[in-house]
Amino acid sequence: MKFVLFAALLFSQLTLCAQNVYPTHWWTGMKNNKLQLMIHSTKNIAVDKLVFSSGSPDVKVLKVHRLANRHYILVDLEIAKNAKPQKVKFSFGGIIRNEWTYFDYELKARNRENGISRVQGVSAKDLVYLIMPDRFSNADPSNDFYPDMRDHGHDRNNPFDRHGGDLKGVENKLDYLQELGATSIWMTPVVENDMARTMEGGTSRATYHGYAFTNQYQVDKRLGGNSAYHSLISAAHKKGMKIIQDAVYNHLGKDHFLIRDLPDSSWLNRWPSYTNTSYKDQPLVDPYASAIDTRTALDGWFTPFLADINQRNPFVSTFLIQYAVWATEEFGIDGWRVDTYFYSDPVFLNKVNEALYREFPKLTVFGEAWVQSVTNSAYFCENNMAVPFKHNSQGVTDFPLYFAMNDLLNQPYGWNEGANKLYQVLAQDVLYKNPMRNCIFLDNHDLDRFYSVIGEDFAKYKMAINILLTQRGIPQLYYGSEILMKNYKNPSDAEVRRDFPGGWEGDKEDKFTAAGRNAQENEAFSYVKAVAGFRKTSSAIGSGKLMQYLPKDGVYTYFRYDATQTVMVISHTGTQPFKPDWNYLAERTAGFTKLRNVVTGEIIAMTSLELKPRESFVFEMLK
Ligand SMILES: [Ca+2]
Ligand SMILES: [Ca+2]
Repeated sequence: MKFVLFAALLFSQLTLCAQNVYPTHWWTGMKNNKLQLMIHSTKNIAVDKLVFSSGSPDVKVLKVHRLANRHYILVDLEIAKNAKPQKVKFSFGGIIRNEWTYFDYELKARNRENGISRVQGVSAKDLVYLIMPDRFSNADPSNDFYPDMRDHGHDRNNPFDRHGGDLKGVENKLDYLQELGATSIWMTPVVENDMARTMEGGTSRATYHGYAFTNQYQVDKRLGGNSAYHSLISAAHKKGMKIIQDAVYNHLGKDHFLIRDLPDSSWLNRWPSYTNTSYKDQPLVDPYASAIDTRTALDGWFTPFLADINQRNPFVSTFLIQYAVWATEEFGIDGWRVDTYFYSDPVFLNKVNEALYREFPKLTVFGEAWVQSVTNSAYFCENNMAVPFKHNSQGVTDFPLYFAMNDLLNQPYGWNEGANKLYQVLAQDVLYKNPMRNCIFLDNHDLDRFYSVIGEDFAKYKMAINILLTQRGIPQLYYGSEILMKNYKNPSDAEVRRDFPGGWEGDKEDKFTAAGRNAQENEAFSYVKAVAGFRKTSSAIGSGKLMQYLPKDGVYTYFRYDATQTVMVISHTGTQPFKPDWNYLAERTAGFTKLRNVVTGEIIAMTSLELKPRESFVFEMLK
């Protein structure tokens, strides 16, 4: 056979472009030494007796799978445990027609810095800054559009067009983010979205948000491509900052190569006629749910232009899992935020997380679980509940806490309302295995900006920042919150995704600089910076315990504490001046006499503390 192959190679007509092989490359020394290559060709691949050979003794071909669509083959490989980095020459063809194709496949040396300067994981010690890269800063106008991509739109005056922001723009602002106190960056997806424009809500729109993948192995050229992503991550890591990538497993953009040239019909979740997901998480947890409600939630499509993929198909599952492992190893990212978490097949989700944890023990994974109750939120991550299916995501984006923080800020105080809502939601943390791993937030790219929601009330702004940056979990601040960016999702979510002023050359205002911000914006920036700066060095907040007291007269008090530090956070949502009852708080305050305001540095006697309505403070307790 080898001789036949060799002879054939002399006359071989074809070579295969590397971009048609997925994953595009791999590594030696992975804990899982199995790999399934996908080869995608524009023509049928050897329809007669197919032979696939490896030119390396270190790489064994276990099995070749042919799919209904003959443009694809999938090849199961086993890489020897002691394999050296190398370029493996693979060849395949049909022995009857004697047509052979060969290609080089690179096995690189695995990065050995796992968990030290890359793939470090993100924790409650971090402050995550959420960026939509198209809307943050445009460092390279030459990449704003490409004539060879399906959508050429690039108009900053159109809220649904691409605006030209890019990864170099983010990299250029790392010092700004570090000054603010951010230690970690989560960007909405950076993966290629080579999508034709969609008609959403009756308007022609670009997928500038990034959630419609067309090729996982390519960072969008308009963001700067893979090289800009490498550069940003390397620069961030050098500054001790971390990167969280946004994963989308539930769906693919309708212009993804796998959708345009479907491997076979079982790769999609199909319905007799178009069926949208119900967007309801309840049936997935509900012991009384009907099968049709469960299936509609899981297998219904998120939108007509986002194809819901069948992760129960093992080839689909492997394609997605290998991509997740590839991106983590390739870029050295520190965590994954997983979009539309509960819409994906739960068995698949656990498999992809297991594969990631196995290769990258320090990696962080939290899923987007946009749910209404703590029970359902806890269901979609590691939990203490006796339920028939146990998810293994470390945490979730904590929506019940988001709703409750908003209730504290906006509802009049009542038996079950306002501050009591936040108390009650946290009192249910017994359901989570580790609530410190939840990502907590006041808003994000899918929500009304919180400064608008609190009525642009600056006292409430301080209260909101105090709670966000000291509560349990991994806090996430949405870009622009520090300069009081506002808006509701009306008429569309593009209103909460406006450009950061100063991110574009020629912008009238540059709010990345103190000189470009007005007095109140500077006060907001300084406030976030002060609390974030304190939390960076605070062991009580980063890894300590939480004790909360039942709200009283609209005043909500909690403590973060460990053996060396006690931090008191007190917020007044009531109507009358309030003096804390220090005897009542004695469990956490006995032995202390003074309070240091972490923002102003001012030290006062505990007994002199009196709060006016809408005041909120973070104090370090002093003896
Ligand atoms: Ca650009
Ligand atoms: Ca789905």
